[in-house]
Parts: sequence; structure tokens; C-alpha cells
Amino acid sequence: MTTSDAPGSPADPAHLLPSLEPVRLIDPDGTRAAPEAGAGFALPEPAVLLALLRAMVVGRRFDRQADALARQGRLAVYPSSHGQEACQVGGVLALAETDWLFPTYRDCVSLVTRGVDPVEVLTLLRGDWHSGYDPARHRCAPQCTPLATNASHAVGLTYAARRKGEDVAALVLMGDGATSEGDAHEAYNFAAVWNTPVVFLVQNNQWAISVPLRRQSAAPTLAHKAVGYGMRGYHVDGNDAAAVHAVVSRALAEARAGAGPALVEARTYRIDPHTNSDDPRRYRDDSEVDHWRRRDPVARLEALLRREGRLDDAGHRAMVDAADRLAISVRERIARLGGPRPEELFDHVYAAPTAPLRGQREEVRAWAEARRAARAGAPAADTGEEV
Ligand SMILES: Cc1ncc(C[n+]2csc(CCOP(=O)(O)OP(=O)(O)O)c2C)c(N)n1
Repeated sequence: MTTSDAPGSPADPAHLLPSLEPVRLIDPDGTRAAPEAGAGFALPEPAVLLALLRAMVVGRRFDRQADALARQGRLAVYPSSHGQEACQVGGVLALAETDWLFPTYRDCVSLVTRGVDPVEVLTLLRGDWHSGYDPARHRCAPQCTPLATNASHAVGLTYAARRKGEDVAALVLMGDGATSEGDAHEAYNFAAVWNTPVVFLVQNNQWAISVPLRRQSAAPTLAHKAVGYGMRGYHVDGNDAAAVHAVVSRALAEARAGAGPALVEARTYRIDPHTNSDDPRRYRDDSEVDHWRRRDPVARLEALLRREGRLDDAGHRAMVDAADRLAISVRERIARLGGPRPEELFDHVYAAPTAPLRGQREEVRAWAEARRAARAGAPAADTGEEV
């Protein structure tokens, strides 16, 4: 053994390795997990646990509403987060206001938790705009559909922030399938080499559409991939919001303090189909889904808080009522929305549109107006209705 690979030296990767067993603070039945399962992490304060539950109750209600809207044809598509609420809520509530979130198509609940208007969140899935919210205002990047592309965006943003002397960290949400992409490799590598404050939170929901994890990766856990890049790896129970919050909080704090990025694998499960256009019975067994339904993240935290006298029926009712109010408002506002105007295609292409583009925009606008008028059987009028 040389000096450089002695235990405790920078070349000894022991401090980067994740635990084989996922970190767990609350057992599936809602009791506190044994200290060994917590691997040195502490249960967050009661106020944080209540905030986690509140956000998960709202997130699940929003998710159910969005799923219903997709079934009614009011959204083009909806990739549900059902079952993954603890990952998205636990991760987002660990962020500071000045930090950035880099979500994917699967992560609408994370955006609602971050405070983005839920109707603006659904704009992409109505097919109206690539991002319905202002990324700069909310410090949330547009939801990425090309897998793992958000990872390198986060590395670039935090690298730039660091050069400007700003205290900004980023949380990247990605799926198990996305870790096989070349973009993930490039982002992990640059993040580690440049020491950027990024936490990659892999929601390992076991499936990449119909591809199971065992056909996606032969690594002991996805968190073990971290060591190859010189990053810290963490493995956490993704259906335990308290554990996700504790692990992501530590990973973010370490990254901020200059200890480099981290790869956190949260083991969870996608209860619903990949999207409303998928039929999962063609590739997975109902018994597997039932197994994970019994590990529901929302019921788990609710049970702990009730058991420990931190939540009563009235407190829970208030959370459910707030969630219902949000769902009703989303439903009503979506029903009132018209479609986008076709000529919007030309907006935001250039700060100062070129003459040919202005001409094309006018051509499309006139075509759409004539079409609206023909449909209405009335003279052309610029009503702004759906075409
Ligand atoms: C670069 C790229 N290749 C292929 C796809 C098609 N695609 C969409 S979702 C998906 C599976 C992704 O699985 P995972 O990363 O585990 O995320 P999940 O959908 O389970 O949240 C694939 C292959 C894509 N969107 N982007």
C-alpha cells in the first residue's frame, strides 16, 4: 500500500461509499426505525415533519387531480408521481430559497412543493408551452423530457454561480433510467472535477417505462456509481420523507461547504403507469404494485405523527381541506383556459424579431383567424379563442 491509498487518505474511497441498506428513519408501519437503520441521521424536528406531511398531502391530491384531467383529455399527457411524493417533497423542502431545482417531466409535485402555480406547472403537459412558469422567478428550471439533460444544466448553473461568488446549490431530480444516459456521465464527472454544489437525487422507481432496473444497471446500488466519479454516494429509503429530507439536507450542506457534489439514490416505486398512455400490466405484476402500496410514504409519516401525538384528526382534516381547495381551483382554472394562439410559436425566438419572421408570424395569425371565423360561421374577429 502506498501513502496515497492508505485508509483515510484522499485516494481511499471509503468515505464516498453509500450504505447497501437504504437509510431509514421511519419504518413502513409508522414507528421510529432502529438507530442502525438511520446510519447516523436524525429524525427531523416535528415542525419539519408536519411540513413534509402537509406538502405530501397537497402533492398527492394535485397528482390525482392532474391524472384525472389527463383522462378527461384536458391534458395531453400526465406522468404521475403517485408513490414518489416523499422523494420530491423531502428533496425540495431541503432546498434554500436561493437554490435551484432541476426537475423532469415526472416531477410536477416537486414544483408544486416549491410554490409554483399548479396551473402553470401543467402548461407543458397541456402542450401549450415548454415551460408555463418563469424559471428565474421560482429558481426552477423547465421540466426536462430528454433524459438527464437537466443534470449538466445544473452543473453549469452552479459552476457559474460559484465563479460569481454566489451561495447557490442545486438539486437535480432524475430517474433510474436516466443514470444510463451519456449526459448523466458528463454531468457527474464535471460536477465532481469542478467541485460544484449539486445534489443528484435519483428516484429509483424500479422501472424505466417497461425496462426493470436489473436490465438497466449491474451496479450494487445506483448510489455506488458515485464513487467512480469521486462523489459521495447516499442510499436512502425513498418512501420515508424524513430520511430523504435528512440525507438531502446533509448532502446539500456538504456540497455548499466545498465537499463536492453527491449522488443520492432514493429507492421508491412508481405506483401508476409510466403515463396515462401506458399499460403496465404488460410488463409487471400486480403483486409487485401491492407490495409497494403497503409502503405508502404519506400514510407512513401520518402514522408516526399521530402515534407521537403531533397530529390529531382536526390537524389532518385541515391538510386535506387545503389539498381539496387546491385541486378544485386547478380544475376550475384549467376548464376556463383557451388554447394557445398558433402565432405564439414565433414569440421569444429573438429579442428583436427579423423581418422574415414577422412576415411568417402575420401569415400564421391571419390563417388562424380565418380558421376561427370559418368554424364559428361568423366574420373574422380576433377573439383569442382556441383554434
Ligand atoms: C434522451 C432520451 N431518450 C429516450 C427517451 C424516452 N423516454 C422517456 S421516459 C423514458 C424512461 C425513463 O425512465 P427513468 O429515467 O427511470 O424515469 P421515470 O420515467 O421512471 O421517472 C424514456 C426511455 C427520452 N425522453 N430521452
